[in-house]
Amino acid sequence: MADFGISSGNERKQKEQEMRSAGRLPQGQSLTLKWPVLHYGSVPRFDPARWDFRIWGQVETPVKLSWDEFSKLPRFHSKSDFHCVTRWSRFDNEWDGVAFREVMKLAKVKPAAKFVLVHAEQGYTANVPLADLDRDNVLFATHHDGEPLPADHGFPLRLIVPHLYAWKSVKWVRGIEFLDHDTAGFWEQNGYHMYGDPFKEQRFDTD
Ligand SMILES: Nc1nc2c(c(=O)[nH]1)N[C@H]1C(S)=C(S)[C@@H](COP(=O)(O)O)O[C@H]1N2
Ligand SMILES: [Mo]
Repeated sequence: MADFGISSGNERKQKEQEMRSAGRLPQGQSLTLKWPVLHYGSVPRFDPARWDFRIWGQVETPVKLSWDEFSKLPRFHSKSDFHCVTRWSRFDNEWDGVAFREVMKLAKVKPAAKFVLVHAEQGYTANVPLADLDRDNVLFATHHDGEPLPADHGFPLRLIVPHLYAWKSVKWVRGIEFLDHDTAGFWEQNGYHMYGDPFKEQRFDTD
C-alpha cells in the first residue's frame, strides 16, 4: 500500500540527492518542497497610495517611483534557487518582476558606487556589493511560480539575489541606496556575514 507521507519523503530525498550531485545544494543545506516563511518582525500592510520606491546615494539622478510608475517598468522572468542560512534550500523558483538592471538604469549610478544598502519596510536593510546585484538573474519580484507574492513572502515587491543567502533577498523592499563603501545591514549588524555565499557557508562574520 502506498503511504503518501513516505512517498513524498522519498521524492524529497531523491530530489535532494539529485541537486547535491548537480552541485546545486550547498553543504549543510537540505531541500524543501514547501516554501517556509522567515523574517524578523511583522508582515507590513501594503497601501498603494502611499508606497514608493526610492533610489539615492551615489547616483546622478535620485529617483522616487509610485506603485503605478513601478508597475509600468518592463517585465522580467528568471528561474533560480533559494538558500536560507537556517539550512533549507528551495529549487527552481520561477520569479517575475523587474530586472535589477532595469531599475538601476533609472538613476544613472555614479562610478564611485560599489555597494548597495537595500531598504525595506520597518527599517530592515541588507548590504550587497553592486557587482552582485548587477547580474542577469537578480530582480525585484512581484510574482512567484506564476502567482502574486503572498503578503508574508514580500508582497508587493521583494528583491531576489539567488547566489547569496536569502537574508539578502529583501522582502517588502522600498528602496536602494548606492554607496562607495560597504556598511552592515540588519543581520550583518547582528553577527551575520557581510557577503553570505551559501557555497562557502559564510553564515557568520567569523566564517
Ligand atoms: N524585509 C525583510 N526581508 C527579509 C527578511 C526579513 O526579516 N525582513 N528575512 C530574510 C530571510 S532570513 C529569508 S530566509 C528570506 C525568506 O523568504 P521567504 O519568507 O519568502 O521564504 O527573506 C529574507 N528577507
Ligand atoms: Mo534566512
